Amino acid sequence: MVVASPNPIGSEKLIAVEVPIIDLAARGPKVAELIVKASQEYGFFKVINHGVPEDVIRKMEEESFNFFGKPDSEKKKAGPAQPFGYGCKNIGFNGDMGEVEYLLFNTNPHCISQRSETISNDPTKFSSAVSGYIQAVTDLACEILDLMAEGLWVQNTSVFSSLITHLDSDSVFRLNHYPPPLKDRDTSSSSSFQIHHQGNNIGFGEHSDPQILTILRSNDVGGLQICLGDGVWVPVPPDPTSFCVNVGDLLQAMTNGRFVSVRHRALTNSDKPRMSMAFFGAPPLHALITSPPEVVTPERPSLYRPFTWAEYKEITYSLRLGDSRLNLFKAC
Ligand code: GA4
Repeated sequence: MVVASPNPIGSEKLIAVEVPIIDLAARGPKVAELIVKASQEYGFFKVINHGVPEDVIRKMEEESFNFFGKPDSEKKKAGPAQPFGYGCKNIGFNGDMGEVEYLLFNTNPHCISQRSETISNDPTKFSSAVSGYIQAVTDLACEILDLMAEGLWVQNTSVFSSLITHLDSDSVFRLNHYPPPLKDRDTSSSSSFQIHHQGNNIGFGEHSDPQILTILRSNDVGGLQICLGDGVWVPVPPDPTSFCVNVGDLLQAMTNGRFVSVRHRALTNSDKPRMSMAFFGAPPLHALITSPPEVVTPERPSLYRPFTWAEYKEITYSLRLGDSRLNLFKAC
């Protein structure tokens, strides 16, 4: 069912579409088919009965709230996020801004334990919560990627997942905190977030994720929206018990354009803080991004030229958040 929603930004159209929900308890060919369908139509779906233990999520969320609840001066000690660590409002290196503060990590265990020193008073507890969470969501991402390969009739079902389980995988983990805009009466506060109007602001602007697959979990506060193209946005209702799955640019390339890398954004909530945790599954820097033979046919020749993740990443970071990058890698 499609229902028009009351609060679009400017001339945009905001519509309520029920995003696909995949029940992983029923793993099998039917689920693989549903995942492929959702990845082709939206590049986005929710998973329930995902098998990630509740306490793994709870520990990560607790650590996250502890950190973002610290005074600004303390948080800044874990920054700047260039490229990893604490960042506030600045996104990337080319002037993008949002009403968000965040922690960015490379998923390499050494990077996590080193960063934890400036993030928490109990670095061992913090890094163990992060490592436990990353392990669990990496397993979930692999399971989904294997089902995707199966649903596409690709013989080597670990063709996508083996890239993110590689020892040199360049995966990233991100904790985002979107504080509600401060009301006029709060402007004496020492917080970095002193916005004088009320309502929704852009927390993290429109973009697609450059990696293979994103596994995102947020608290019970809405704000995530996905784009169906032509200025049509779909708000994703919050559900802390499920995970949102986004197809990234590399998976669009590796499926030869069968799957779409979803454009999405996050708005702040007018009165409650939103917290999200995102795992971005990526290959090693030197990995060559190509399509398995099953998705390249005479009727559907290669859409993109082979490229490495290092090449793609370099271009991504030289552009703005909302820029499209994959069309720069089209086959001639
Ligand atoms: C979007 C997905 C991930 O959050 C991220 C982001 C990265 C960053 O925040 O440093 C980027 C953005 C993301 C895409 C374009 C570039 C790079 C900010 C930016 C302007 C960590 C990632 O890998 O790409």
